[in-house]
Amino acid sequence: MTEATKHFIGGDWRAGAGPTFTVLNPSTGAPIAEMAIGTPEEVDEAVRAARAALDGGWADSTGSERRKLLLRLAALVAEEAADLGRITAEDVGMPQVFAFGEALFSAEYLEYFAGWADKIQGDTIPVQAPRVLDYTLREPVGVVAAIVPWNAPTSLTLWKMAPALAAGNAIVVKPSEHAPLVPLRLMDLVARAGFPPGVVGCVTGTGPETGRALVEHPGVDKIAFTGGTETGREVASTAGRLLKRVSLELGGKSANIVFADADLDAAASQACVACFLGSGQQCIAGSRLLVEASIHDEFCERAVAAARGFITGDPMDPSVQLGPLISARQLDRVLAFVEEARPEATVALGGARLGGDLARGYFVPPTVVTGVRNDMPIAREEIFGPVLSVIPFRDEAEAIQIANDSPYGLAGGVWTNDLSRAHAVARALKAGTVWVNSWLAVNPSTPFGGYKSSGVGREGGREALGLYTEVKNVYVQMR
Ligand code: TXE
Repeated sequence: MTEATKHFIGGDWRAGAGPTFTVLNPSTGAPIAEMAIGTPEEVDEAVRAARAALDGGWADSTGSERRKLLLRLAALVAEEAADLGRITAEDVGMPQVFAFGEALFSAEYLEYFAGWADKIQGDTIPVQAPRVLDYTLREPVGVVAAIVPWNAPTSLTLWKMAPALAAGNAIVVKPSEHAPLVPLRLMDLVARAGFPPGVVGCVTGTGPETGRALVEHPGVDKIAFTGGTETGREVASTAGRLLKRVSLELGGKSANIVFADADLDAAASQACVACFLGSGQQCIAGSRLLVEASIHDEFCERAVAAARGFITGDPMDPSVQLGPLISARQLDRVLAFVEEARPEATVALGGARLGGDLARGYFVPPTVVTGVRNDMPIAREEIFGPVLSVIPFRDEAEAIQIANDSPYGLAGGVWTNDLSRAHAVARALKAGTVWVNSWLAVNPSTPFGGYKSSGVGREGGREALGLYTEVKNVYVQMR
């Protein structure tokens, strides 16, 4: 076993003083790294280094300085995309080709926010008083704590870093204990890009030890969290108690609605991509497939045929589309949902762990469950696995009612060729993103986030800048 990973604090790599956590390759169950579990003292050092960087000049940096740094980082991320892809495949089990694409997409995200860095501005506001100049300033919030999950570590780390840095904040990243290697690799690139020491830091560790210490640290002004809804609740309540700014990107149970008039071939194949990409381990998975009753049986056959075409296996193999689940715990959890549904529903495809060459990893193939009712646990809980639940509906009103009958509201999809219906359903869905005749299209320039238990705030686009800036109103009485 190699030496333990280090923290990135104040621009330096530091060996951890605390215990370690063994990171496993989910394809084989073999250890790949010993990750340092950051102590409260190390968290404190990273937050202090971030504050010192702000006070030492970063808070006064110009937009064009930040733009150039972000563009340099974007170029490095694109240059190192193959390496980031390889690390993601090993650490997370995401197929290498997709992880490579994720890194390139993340570079574009950095470029987009680099473009904002010198365009963040306030307003001049007319007020009802003579000889007054009133204007607003948009100032950085201060020190941001970024708590990131494992499922897409390159993008989910950079989705927080890019707008936070564009707006002039300093940031301390706490990667997931299941996948710390990509965020650590990103810190190498941060150093190479030339960010001043302390502006970006990274303390690895587990949630209860390191994550909690970071969230509770009095020097942290804003928390940006992506993860499970239960953890999100705890983070939000800490933020509420300490009155820190907080944004949360949490789970989902998104409904993909297919009407009889849709392009059924496209809908069937995209419904599978929507649910199975990342082995279903994505917050925006279209895990509930709502199908109009008149085409239900035929459409299920098409969806099963499309799902059968996905190749599950070694994420290093370029032909593979589904890698393993992240851990033995997730594997057990995912399969338990399928077992629980069996007496009432039909497992039309998949539903069991893969053996043979893949027996050492946590592999589950595309699984399609038909005859699901929306009140069954398989339709209500975020499974975070490649499990597509098919639910029939009679008409538009019932489709909307079923789609919205969920504690979550991250995304939704509508498949139809009727323009009026597409817009009407898009408007009726209680979800932060609605795709019409598509799924998974996420752009740096568009807002992303959830209604209800799917989160608070919008990452992406101009909206994200609001998460990382304070607005100051200045009222000047002229003589
Ligand atoms: O998430 P956690 P886990 C969902 C998905 C999955 C479930 C559990 O349903 O099955 O969450 O996954 C840190 N204070 N999503 O256990 O625990 C933790 O170290 C501060 C949806 O991986 O939420 C990690 O860095 N931080 C999701 C991050 O929070 C704490 C992506 C997420 O871990 C903490 C991942 C604490 N008390 C899972 N406890 C999405 N929205 O895309 C944990 N952490």
